[in-house]
Amino acid sequence: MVAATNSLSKEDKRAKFEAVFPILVDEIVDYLTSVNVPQDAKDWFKKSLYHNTLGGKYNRGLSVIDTYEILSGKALDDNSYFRAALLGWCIELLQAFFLVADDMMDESKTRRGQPCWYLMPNVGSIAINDSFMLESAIYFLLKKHFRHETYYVDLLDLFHEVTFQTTLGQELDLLTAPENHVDLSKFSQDKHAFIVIFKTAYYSFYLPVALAMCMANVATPDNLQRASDVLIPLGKYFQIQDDYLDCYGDPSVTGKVGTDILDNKCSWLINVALAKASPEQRKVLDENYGRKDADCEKRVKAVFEELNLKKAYEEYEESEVSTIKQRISVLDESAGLKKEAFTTFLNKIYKRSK
Ligand code: DMA
Ligand code: MG
Ligand code: MG
Ligand code: MG
Repeated sequence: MVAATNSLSKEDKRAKFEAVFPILVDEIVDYLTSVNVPQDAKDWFKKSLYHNTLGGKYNRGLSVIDTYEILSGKALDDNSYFRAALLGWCIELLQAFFLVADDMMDESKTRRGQPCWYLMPNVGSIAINDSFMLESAIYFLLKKHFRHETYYVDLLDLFHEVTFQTTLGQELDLLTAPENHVDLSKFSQDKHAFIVIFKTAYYSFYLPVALAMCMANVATPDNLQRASDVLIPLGKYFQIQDDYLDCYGDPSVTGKVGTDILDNKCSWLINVALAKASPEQRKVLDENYGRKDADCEKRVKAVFEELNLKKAYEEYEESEVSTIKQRISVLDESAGLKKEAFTTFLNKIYKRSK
């Protein structure tokens, strides 16, 4: 009798998942050896894989395993665990690929408590190619382990589709935040909703559950739609937490220093501030938002404080979470979905501080 992965402590789950990663890196390196890739290139890729893929929360990767186990209705044997974990690592690699590029575009300095990859010694713009290579690792692993499955093409489709959606979200995120032209009238809640759903919700929330559904053989179009109806709002809530933590999070906990105000980002906080600001406060925001200057950033934060955005966020969180719980409670389980999979995912992020 195998113990259910879901019965392990949070730390043990994480350690068990992390133990799979070196096996996957070795498979990639062995392949590179077989095609005569020089040692220095292999060492570089290995370093990038470890630096960029490890050290996060693994919410996305672990959710593939949790969801698959819940959908299967029984404890996973070692082989099933390994395959679910492998798909989980593929999402973590996708995330690594996006983050290496995101940190360059956002001019961030730290990630997971370390310097961003492009700021590491001798890396610089090589990071652009490294991000592509992290993406390539996904398709190498999928082919090696899932090529013979009937749902192989569905896995490929899912990864390709969410990559397109994420890059569209990133595109709008960047176009809405021009470096030398601040125009807060271009921001809106609708634009914000589009950005966060595309840049975050699809790959972080829909993808892990959809992959587990493929493995569990319940990924019908109806079930995928039902899952999406819960997971997209959940992903939107997650990115709004990220926007909040950009300003109010503790960098020693989040592992990153926020840049949204400096970068002129169309974040949740500025949109709420614009809706609440008096003409005087609006003037301060217009003159100080997106200026790449620490004093300007302080003035914006002072207006946020006056407008009590922390409280606005807490109210938003409570109301959004009760809407999501309501959606989960009416989910149709008759065709193989399980409410528990969604509740588990929600509980992982509720009131998070990192
Ligand atoms: C990140 O949005 C989205 C993707 C696709 C990486 P962000 O720039 O707010 O993320 P972070 O706060 O982690 O830099
Ligand atoms: Mg960023
Ligand atoms: Mg960004
Ligand atoms: Mg952010």
